[in-house]
Amino acid sequence: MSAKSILCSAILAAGLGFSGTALADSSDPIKIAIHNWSSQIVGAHVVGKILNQAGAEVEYVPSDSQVAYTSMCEGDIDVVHEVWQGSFGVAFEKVVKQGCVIDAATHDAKTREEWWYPLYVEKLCPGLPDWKALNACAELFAAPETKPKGRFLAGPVDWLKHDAERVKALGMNFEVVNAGSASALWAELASAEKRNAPIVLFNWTPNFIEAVYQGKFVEFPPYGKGCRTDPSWGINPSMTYDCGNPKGGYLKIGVWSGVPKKWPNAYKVIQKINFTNHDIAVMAKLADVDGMEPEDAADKWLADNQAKWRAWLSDSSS
Ligand code: TMO
Repeated sequence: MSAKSILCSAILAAGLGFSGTALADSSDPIKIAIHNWSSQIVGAHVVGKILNQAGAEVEYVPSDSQVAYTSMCEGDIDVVHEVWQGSFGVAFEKVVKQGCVIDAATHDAKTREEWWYPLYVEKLCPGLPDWKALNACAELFAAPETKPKGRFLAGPVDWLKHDAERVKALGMNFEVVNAGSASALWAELASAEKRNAPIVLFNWTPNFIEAVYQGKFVEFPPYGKGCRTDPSWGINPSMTYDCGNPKGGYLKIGVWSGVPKKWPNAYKVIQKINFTNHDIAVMAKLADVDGMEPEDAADKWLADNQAKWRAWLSDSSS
């Protein structure tokens, strides 16, 4: 830590202790989860650096993005700052209900995670983005290992999208193939686009993709509350997952239930952290398009957004 940032932290810590009755934060590091997609990795460092400015020590803990929620209950992770409703809503809401995780904040960002195709695919498969049209063209997307079924290139397994269940519930002629990493998804997309080859793959928004490629999400039967839990819900009366993922899904911050007592001042800051769609897309772009290392990308975002995050550090609106 530089002398300047120590001074800064001291001033901020003094400012946060302003009320006189405020309790001091524990000097233990706050453990921030690191997952396997770029906006999250950059953002974790942004959150960590903001908490450093508030006088906290932090530690970055690489974590499977599903296991993270039980890890919070077991005291191994304190903060998950990108809780996507589509991928993690079920795991997150379960531990919130159990009482070991707090739904600490909701970002302004609205999210969508769904099957997606580059725009030129519409010429090859008329009727898109409707899922029935996609299904009618399934063989167009076949790979040697899925033929005659189409291949849906899904994300890494820990994003747990229940795509195989959906394929079954909707009676689709597709096979789900999981990519090993986010960068494997983007490499396949780049290669397909060069050849104008048919491809349908997992994508999400906000992401850097929208700044680089034109494309659309597939429109499945709309998501509804009972879709994932109640077989009788939806167009298939005996199966769950007969719907798409939520549109306009939430992006939340979850913390271990002990955080407010252990780090009361840092917790106040965490509750104010609020990323927009643009913020998340920029964090992804700094890493995926500009090729910056996560820490450097975080420094760049912080330098470009001072007014925004400095307001989160002030005690005025708590
Ligand atoms: C959780 N993710 C943003 C990769 O869909």
